[in-house]
Amino acid sequence: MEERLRELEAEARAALAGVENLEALEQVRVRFLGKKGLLTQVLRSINTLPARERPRVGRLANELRVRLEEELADRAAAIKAQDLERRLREERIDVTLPGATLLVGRRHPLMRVLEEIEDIFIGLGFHVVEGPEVELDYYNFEALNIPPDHPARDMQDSFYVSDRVLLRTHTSPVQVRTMERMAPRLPVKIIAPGKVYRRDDDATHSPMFHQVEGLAVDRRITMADLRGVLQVFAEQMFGPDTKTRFRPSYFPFTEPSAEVDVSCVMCGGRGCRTCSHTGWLEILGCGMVHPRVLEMSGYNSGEVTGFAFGMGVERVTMLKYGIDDLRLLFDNDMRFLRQF
Ligand code: 2NM
Repeated sequence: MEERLRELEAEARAALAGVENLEALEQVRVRFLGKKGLLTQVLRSINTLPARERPRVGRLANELRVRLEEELADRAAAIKAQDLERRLREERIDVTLPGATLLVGRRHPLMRVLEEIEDIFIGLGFHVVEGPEVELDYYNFEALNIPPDHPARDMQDSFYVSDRVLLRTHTSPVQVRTMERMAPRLPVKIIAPGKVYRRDDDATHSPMFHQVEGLAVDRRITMADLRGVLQVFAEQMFGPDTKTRFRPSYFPFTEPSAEVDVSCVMCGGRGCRTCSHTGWLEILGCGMVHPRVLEMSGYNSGEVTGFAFGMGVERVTMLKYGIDDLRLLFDNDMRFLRQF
């Protein structure tokens, strides 16, 4: 056994002498000190020796194990030091090479425009209110005087979660919920920004888009208030020379109802491709809140009136920046987004 230990030591020293890297060193360690290593086997077989020889041979074997472990550690340190030496000597860092480009994100143009819209109406005394995107059909349709056979109520036109639950198709339900909560207190002056969902998907329609709707309810609110508020909005959003015009329209939740055009932001009203040579761009719908909507939300339509309006943030963004394809706003291509 003692002879075997001397052999092993000589073998290990010879193996260590040829080692030049950490991988080879690890192989030597495994060969002698691993679970099935040569020295490990000797240590395990000591209990087969006559009892009186065990202490001495055991001590010798253990001493050899410690020597080998120390030798392995020294070699590892030496190899690491050598590697570092070599890298310091040989490696040249070219500080003129271009670095790895960090892509830095930025605010999306839609969110910038949404914030601008909010700031303008906050300046006019409106509060910003948010509400659920998954909505009851009562708040999305019924409370807004939208008749049972209206096309928007069809599965083809809206995303239903169940019979009575759907993704809101406009942010009006937020206005209804706010009136319910507030009634009969006055005034109500709110805007409701957020995502809305419709079953539409082509060059000019996305199944998800952003809306801002506004609502003012008080005693003696008139269409003149509506015109004044929207004129200020148009001037602040598109520039001080912006003109507006109202055209008659129809919504179930307002009476009378109107579409609002602004003078073309591209040509100033002279006529160009953007405005189809009309000089005008349609930016929002509006009207006086239908008395039935006020009543259902808890207000006395004999005492109070209200105006409301709604606009698409994507459309306002495209007009403001002259973007001709809606899909650019949803592609998340930094080459496009960097331009704002
Ligand atoms: C529009 C056009 C006209 C509107 C109405 C209401 C509510 F809840 F007060 F009745 N909120 N928003 C409204 C009115 C929205 O979007 C084109």
